[in-house]
Amino acid sequence: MHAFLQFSPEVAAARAAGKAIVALESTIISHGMPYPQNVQTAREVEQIVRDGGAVPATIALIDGKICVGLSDEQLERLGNSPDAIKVSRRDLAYVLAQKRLGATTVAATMICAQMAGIEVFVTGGIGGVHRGAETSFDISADLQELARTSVAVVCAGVKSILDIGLTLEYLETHGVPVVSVGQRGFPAFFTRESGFQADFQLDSAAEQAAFIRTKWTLGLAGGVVVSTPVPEADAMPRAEIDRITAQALAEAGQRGISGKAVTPFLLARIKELTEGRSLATNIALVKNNARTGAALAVALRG
Ligand code: PSU
Ligand code: MN
Repeated sequence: MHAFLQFSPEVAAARAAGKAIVALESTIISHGMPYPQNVQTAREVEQIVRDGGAVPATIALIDGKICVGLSDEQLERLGNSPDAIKVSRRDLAYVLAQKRLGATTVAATMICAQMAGIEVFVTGGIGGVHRGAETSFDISADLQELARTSVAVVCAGVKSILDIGLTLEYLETHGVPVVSVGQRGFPAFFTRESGFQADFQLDSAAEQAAFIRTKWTLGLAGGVVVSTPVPEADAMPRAEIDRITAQALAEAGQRGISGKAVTPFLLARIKELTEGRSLATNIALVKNNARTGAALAVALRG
């Protein structure tokens, strides 16, 4: 282990005791939700993980360290700093060496979780192949990370801002299994169905853990996508979210948004266009994912 890793007292104690730990990302806090709901949600999600029998480890880059588990003050700083940098694999060394404030994406959180020996990571939605990627080449680094880094990523599928079919094709090519929980369909973040199927349905944490353990025992490195749909009562109407997504995508095109700014722009615009209703759905699904992730982390320990 290298000197860049810094564990909070809670996470250090959990490691010493061999307890189940669940990693949580921080780009969702800095670039995915507005302040102060972001900080409040982050703390509530951590508590759900504890209630599920595991220990939460929210990961961010602060003062030249990979912080695994954040204090209230660190979380507040991350949630309320306009200069927090969105950090993917490419950006990790720069942000650490420059001692800047970094919020980790799915890709960067997977890297840090693996360094910290954490096998389960809970997020909202993963990045993917963007619509129009055949000309823009915009494919999230999250997908390459899933191909190479051995962490199970619990999510509510991918947003329809992406090309969900191409995202699943890309994952298949790179040998990343996509598991769904409680249904065969692959969920689309704000809605329970995307029209695409997951590869395997595994409803219980014990089955998910057995599958993941088997993969890694075989020496098949790389991640697993564990997708669980947003609870019925919190899902958004499909027609509304499709219309708003189309509008947000058109605006991103008109404004020439590119590179790492694309996803944050679309997330923020969808929130505006739904007058905040998408945020309530977003919060509900992350909490639901936290329950699934905690159970999985406990099962992987058993
Ligand atoms: N998708 C969501 N919510 C998010 C993100 C993606 O529904 O908050 C964030 C995650 O941190 C993800 C990142 O890793 O955006 C992907 O960004 P990009 O598309 O630039 O790779
Ligand atoms: Mn991109």
